[in-house]
Amino acid sequence: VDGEAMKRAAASAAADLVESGMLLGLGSGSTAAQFVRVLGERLQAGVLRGVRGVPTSQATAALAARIGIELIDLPASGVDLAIDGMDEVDARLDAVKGLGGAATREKIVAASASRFVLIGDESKVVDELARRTPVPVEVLAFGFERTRSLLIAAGSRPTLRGGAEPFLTDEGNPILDCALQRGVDPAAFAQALDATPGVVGHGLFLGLASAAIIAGAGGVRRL
Ligand code: A5P
Repeated sequence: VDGEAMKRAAASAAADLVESGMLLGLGSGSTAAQFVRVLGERLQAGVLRGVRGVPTSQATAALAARIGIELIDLPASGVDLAIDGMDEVDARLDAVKGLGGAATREKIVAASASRFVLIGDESKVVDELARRTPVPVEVLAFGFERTRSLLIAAGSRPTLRGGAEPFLTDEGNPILDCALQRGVDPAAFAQALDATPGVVGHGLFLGLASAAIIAGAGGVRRL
């Protein structure tokens, strides 16, 4: 079973949760893109009707529009169901996201959802969160050096994504990929990030997901 097939298997299982008339949060990245494709097929086939989506990135918006999924801005009432990939997930359904650079929008949509479901393959499941993957932190360019020093003081080693030619998010902000120093607790680091004024958003998604659909060589399982 190749990687794309596993992503599609997880995406198909997530599409089974969708009911006609729902407003969906559409995640970003290659696994979420599979979900958008499966959704498009089911709408085309008439299995689902009247489903609309809120895209979490320009890339997802472009894909969904091409496929013919109706897109709207996030309403005050949020979405019914948000489906998104992840870079890491643990047994408590806490996740690291944002290697694709869309974590801020993804979190706004996920936190608005009645249900937020993660999809991915077995390679994303970890025992300990944020050991392998640095935490993506979107920051304002204003006060950059000050913010960076606060992220170091909070227990991380930040690297500017893109280096000399910084990567910019859909919001036009740089990202600091923050490797946690040994012994630093992700929850404590998330709290520090939430209390740092120059931080726009970050990839620690703690206590947000209600399920994770994981595809492996042996089939699909739920966390
Ligand atoms: C995008 O900002 C991320 O949060 C993605 O959800 C994450 O990078 C997963 O992407 P893949 O599905 O491509 O691995």
